[in-house]
Amino acid sequence: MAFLVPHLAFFTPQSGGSPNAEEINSLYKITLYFALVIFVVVEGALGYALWRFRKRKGAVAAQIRGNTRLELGWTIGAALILVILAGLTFAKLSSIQDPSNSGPEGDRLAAQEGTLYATAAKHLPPNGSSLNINVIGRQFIWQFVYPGQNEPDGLGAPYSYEELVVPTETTVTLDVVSADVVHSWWIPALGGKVQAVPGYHSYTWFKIPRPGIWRGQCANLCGRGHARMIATVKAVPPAQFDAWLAYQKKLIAEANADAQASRAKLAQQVGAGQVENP
Ligand SMILES: [Cu+2]
Repeated sequence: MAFLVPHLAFFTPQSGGSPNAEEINSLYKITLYFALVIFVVVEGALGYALWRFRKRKGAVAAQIRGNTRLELGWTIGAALILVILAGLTFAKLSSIQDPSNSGPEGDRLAAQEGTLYATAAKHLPPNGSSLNINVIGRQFIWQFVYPGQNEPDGLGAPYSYEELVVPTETTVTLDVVSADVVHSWWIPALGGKVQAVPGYHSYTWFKIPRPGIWRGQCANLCGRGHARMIATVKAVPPAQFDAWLAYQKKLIAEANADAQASRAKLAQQVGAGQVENP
């Protein structure tokens, strides 16, 4: 069986981006190993019986009516396997659902930018601080709104489309909503799917240990542009994230200034409906 292990990656969930994805992957593998052993035993017994008791001249098939010991055996055995798998699943469930604390570098960002409230549905790390990002699904693009709503610069929260930039080592909690129809947020290597349902909030989290890019895509058929509704998560070191966020704010400030200049120009024009010559 050991030679099978390297090939199992093909059949098991993507992982490697976040601790919750690791836990989902290991839980999947445990169930897969049980299933593989049962598959080999059952198919082996079937194959053996087919070969050993194949049709031969003069052979008369034995007529067997029940075998209490065997039947009790496989009923209790199957029930036992179910109990073991259910027990393991519940034991691992909390590490999938509940975020862990940020690493030492990431903690500063989480504490400074994060939310400090929890609801029954929203799970926070034990120390209560995470970098909370709002994920808005809309036909047909993902929008990400970062913390910064209440900063004195008056610019509002910075945002991006399609690419979610996050700091490494930081526990990132996602608040997933939809602006129109049901979408599904899924970056396989970063954990399970969550649906974005209009009128509801869904929550998930991840903590990415090292810089890298993780890809995913809307996992719920949401209209004719569904196939183009891709998402990328780009993890960068915390200092680089700070710089990126500052740059987004600068771009927003510049766009605001441009808009203000255009409005001032329009206001100077006289007469209703009069426009500048191109
Ligand atoms: Cu969608």
